[in-house]
Amino acid sequence: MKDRLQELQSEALEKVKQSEDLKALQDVRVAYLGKKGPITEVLRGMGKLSKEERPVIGQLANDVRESIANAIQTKQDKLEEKAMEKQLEEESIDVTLPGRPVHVGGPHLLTSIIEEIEDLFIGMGFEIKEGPEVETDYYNFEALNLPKGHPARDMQDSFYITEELLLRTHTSPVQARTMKQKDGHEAVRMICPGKVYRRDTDDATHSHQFTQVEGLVVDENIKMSDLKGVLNAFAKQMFGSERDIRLRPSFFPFTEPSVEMDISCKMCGGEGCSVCKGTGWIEILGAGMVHPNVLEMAGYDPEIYSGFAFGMGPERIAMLKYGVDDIRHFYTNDIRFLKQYHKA
Ligand code: 2U9
Repeated sequence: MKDRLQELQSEALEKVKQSEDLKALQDVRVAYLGKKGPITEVLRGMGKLSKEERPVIGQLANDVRESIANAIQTKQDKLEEKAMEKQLEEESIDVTLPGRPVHVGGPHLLTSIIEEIEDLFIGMGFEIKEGPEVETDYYNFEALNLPKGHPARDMQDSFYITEELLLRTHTSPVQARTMKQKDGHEAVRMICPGKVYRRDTDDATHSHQFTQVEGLVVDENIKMSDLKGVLNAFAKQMFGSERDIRLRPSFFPFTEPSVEMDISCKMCGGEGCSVCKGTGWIEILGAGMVHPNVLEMAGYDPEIYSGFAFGMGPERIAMLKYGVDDIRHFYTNDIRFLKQYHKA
């Protein structure tokens, strides 16, 4: 039995040495140290030994078991370390390698411009209002002094859905709805940004869908100078305190008198250049005092209440501010275009 134990020991230690991986090593452990292993077998035969031999064989058996267990543990540590080094090697990151660019998105140029405009007017005490893009003929036209058959309607070629429903051609209906919701006495101080639709052939300066930011102030004793003051403050904050504004007479069915606001040309400082077509001025928006018919239809007594309104196209402002030469760039979502204006 002594020889058997030593034979098992050398045999097991050899198997441990030959074990290439943890699996093989585990098999050796089970094969030699397991319950059904040969050493256990030998120990079961202890009964046949003399009582002198038993402690000797017993001790030897334990020594053999321990030496095999230690050899297995040592080999396991070595194999695990080797596996770790291999993993580290495989997973080692060459920190000199350029990182994979993480393309972070950002607000669309139009969104930034509209938010910039909103912040300016919020700063002047305006509230932001939104409304339905599918609008009724009443709120899109009639409430804005454009009765059925009015020629000015053709200026805004429309996508009609039914006799009475269309895709709104401007955000003015939201102002009309807001006035209507108020009881004809409450003051109004709001802007309304949003998408509008006109049955237009898309080209460099026209798109069938574009955006607008319109504004409205209605209260007692609102005057043209209030309009000019607000527009001046807006222009200087949006385009620079060194810019001048000028108001030119114009016409809109929903405002009387009506004006268009120009700002002095940044490129030539007003001397005249290709950007301002030699005028020194760049047209930015339209505005005017709210037409009494519009006030009346919304329940405001024009004898007591007056108001001003304005409307601008964020695309136009973005094109001026960033030198964009084609309005379609805002909608074709070409990443090469979009990422140029991506504020990190
Ligand atoms: C109500 C009363 C009056 C809104 C106004 C303009 C002038 C204007 C243009 C800007 C760029 C249209 O997209 S655009 O070409 N709009 O010039 N808009 S006054 O007047 C209103 C609106 C609502 C109840």
